[in-house]
Amino acid sequence: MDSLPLNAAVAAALEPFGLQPRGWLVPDGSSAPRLKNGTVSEAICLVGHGGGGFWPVFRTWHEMHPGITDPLDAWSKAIIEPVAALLGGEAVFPSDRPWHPFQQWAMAAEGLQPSPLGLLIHPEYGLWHGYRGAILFDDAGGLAGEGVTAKSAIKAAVIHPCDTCTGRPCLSACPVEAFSPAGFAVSSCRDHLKSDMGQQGCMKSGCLARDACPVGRTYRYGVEQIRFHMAAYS
Ligand code: B12
Ligand code: SF4
Ligand code: SF4
Repeated sequence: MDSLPLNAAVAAALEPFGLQPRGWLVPDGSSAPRLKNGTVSEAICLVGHGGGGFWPVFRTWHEMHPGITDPLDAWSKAIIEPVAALLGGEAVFPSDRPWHPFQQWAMAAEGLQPSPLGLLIHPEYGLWHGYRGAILFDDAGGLAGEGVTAKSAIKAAVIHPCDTCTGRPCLSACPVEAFSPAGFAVSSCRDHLKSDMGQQGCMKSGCLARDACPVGRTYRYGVEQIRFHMAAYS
């Protein structure tokens, strides 16, 4: 890879699909993921979205590809794999098993920290953001001038909104108190979602705890997208 303005190239290729490069990291050798040919990747570009700007693009694609299992994962692959190939990289996805540590990558690449809900919180997007894939590159040379110059480069922590949040309303909004210092009680949440109250509540409006957060409200997903994610999760 020569000294391409790589971030700009990734951004331009993703922009028509409502996706964006979310950040870069240069993993240390021991934990770096390998490309299919066995080479250790030297640079990772996280691909995702702040807000639901990609949703209309995805919905149009979905209408043209009915009946697909896990359509958002399939769409992500259909979009990001060709972009990765075009730029000399290789795409991996949050849904691929064994799971790649997307949240750890995001903490390193974007300086984000987890909210009490487990989701990483972004100072601008709040809890309304996600990762659709990552592009692995076998050579970090192209990152010269992109602000990532050392193998151990970690982006400085950005403002963590939870540190100054008065009352932490996210923690009192869940009807089954699924969040505690011990972690997220997945089964309590899922059981509630199956109940009448859950069907009329969180399944329609989205996770009440996520919705209680005052940060990044303008990036809140639309109702159709929220219900899609809830259906996929439950
Ligand atoms: C398994 C999983 C779940 C499980 C969690 C099981 C558990 N208790 O750990 C379930 C199915 C419950 C889940 C739910 C959700 N998830 Co989820 N999930 C994942 C997945 C596929 C793997 C996590 C993992 O184990 N990674 C492997 C380890 C090695 O990587 P890691 O980075 O170190 O993992 C961290 C997470 O596991 C985190 N963690 C631990 N417990 C929990 C609990 C929750 C709720 C979350 C979000 C994270 C989390 O701590 C780890 C250490 O940093 C990731 C994608 C990925 N590949 O990481 C998405 C991911 C973490 N999920 C995500 C999301 C958005 C959700 C939902 C909000 C989906 C929705 N409804 O829209 C819900 C949250 C629940 C709710 N009430 O709405 C996003 C988080 C984005 C962000 N802003 O941080 C991810 C990154 C997927 C993505 N495409 O962006 N998820
Ligand atoms: S409500 Fe407050 S503590 Fe909860 S996620 Fe939002 S900023 Fe963080
Ligand atoms: S979806 Fe509903 S039950 Fe599940 S964690 Fe969110 S608020 Fe609680």
